[in-house]
Amino acid sequence: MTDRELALALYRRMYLLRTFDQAGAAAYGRKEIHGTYRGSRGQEAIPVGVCAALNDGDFVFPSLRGVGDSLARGTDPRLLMAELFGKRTGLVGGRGGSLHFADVAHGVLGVFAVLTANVPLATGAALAARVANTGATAVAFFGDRATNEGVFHESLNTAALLKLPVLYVGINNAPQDADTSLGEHTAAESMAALASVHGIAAETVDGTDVLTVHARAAAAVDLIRKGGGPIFLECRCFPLDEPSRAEMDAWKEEMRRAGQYTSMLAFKKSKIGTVDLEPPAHWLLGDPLRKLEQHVLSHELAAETDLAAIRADVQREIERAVAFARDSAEPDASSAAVGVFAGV
Ligand SMILES: Cc1ncc(C[n+]2csc(CCOP(=O)(O)OP(=O)(O)O)c2C)c(N)n1
Ligand SMILES: [Mg+2]
Repeated sequence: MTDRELALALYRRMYLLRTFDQAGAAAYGRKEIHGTYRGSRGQEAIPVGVCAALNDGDFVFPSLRGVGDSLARGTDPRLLMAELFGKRTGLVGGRGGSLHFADVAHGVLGVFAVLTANVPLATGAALAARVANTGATAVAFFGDRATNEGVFHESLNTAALLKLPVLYVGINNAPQDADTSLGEHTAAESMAALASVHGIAAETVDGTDVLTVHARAAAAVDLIRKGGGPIFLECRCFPLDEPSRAEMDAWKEEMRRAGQYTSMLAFKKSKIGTVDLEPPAHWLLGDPLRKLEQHVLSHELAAETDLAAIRADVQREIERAVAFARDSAEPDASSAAVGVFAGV
């Protein structure tokens, strides 16, 4: 693949995640999406860069922002949007929504609402690949707060001990202005430091630069495939998105009942301190899409018209996904137990 082909493929995929997020948030606002919607604006470079380094048979265990991770792996936006709309045509028949779906055809073995649950499962999938000698690599995506669950350390210890073929991708979007990146909730100064104590090779990369993420992930996966054992990639980025739409609504309601609700901005500041309604201007410099656009144009890999054509194409694809989801049938109530009980 030439530099131009790689850059444009990564751009298309990142723009797909961004556009899907915008459509998903809008549909949540119109109450077409039930439950919640958790976007990943500003983190697109991480799953897109990593997934572009994987083979077909590899497994992906997304983070709680699994919509983006799954799209990065190749999930059909129509089936995913239909899932979020709770429709029969959705990935898991409309039963799961944004926090409980899988796309086995693309090796996405499950998104789980329980923080860090995907880390031991990815480790187990890596063990299964080792036992069955399939050559597959398992990847787990998780945020910085996921490292405070005990099972995170049990998993990393096991993977290191058994030299399992697993790539841990830590998405560090903790406020970047703090003296230490994890200072708000963890005394360790980085996610990479937490992996190192388990004897796992770990590095911290700029998670807003998709070309760097892709290159480092490709190098890591290459070593893993050669039997070198697990690798940990800490990807730093800016929190451009909200915790989740439903959490925001719940907190707003809580504030209103307490008679303290003044404005969305004040509310959000009081709840999550450092994250404003709109990210500070300098954070936007860390927008992975803008970064790649600048790279492509300054290195003359493509013209602005090429990028505009990709954006228009993706916009149409997402419009079709929303229309597909809206037009799809509701699930049949009699099928509610399908996939819930063994043999049904
Ligand atoms: C076991 C468990 N505890 C708590 C929660 C509630 N929860 C959902 S997201 C979240 C924080 C996630 O932070 P991080 O891993 O940094 O991801 P980010 O939101 O920054 O992408 C928590 C505590 C949960 N889902 N599961
Ligand atoms: Mg985080």
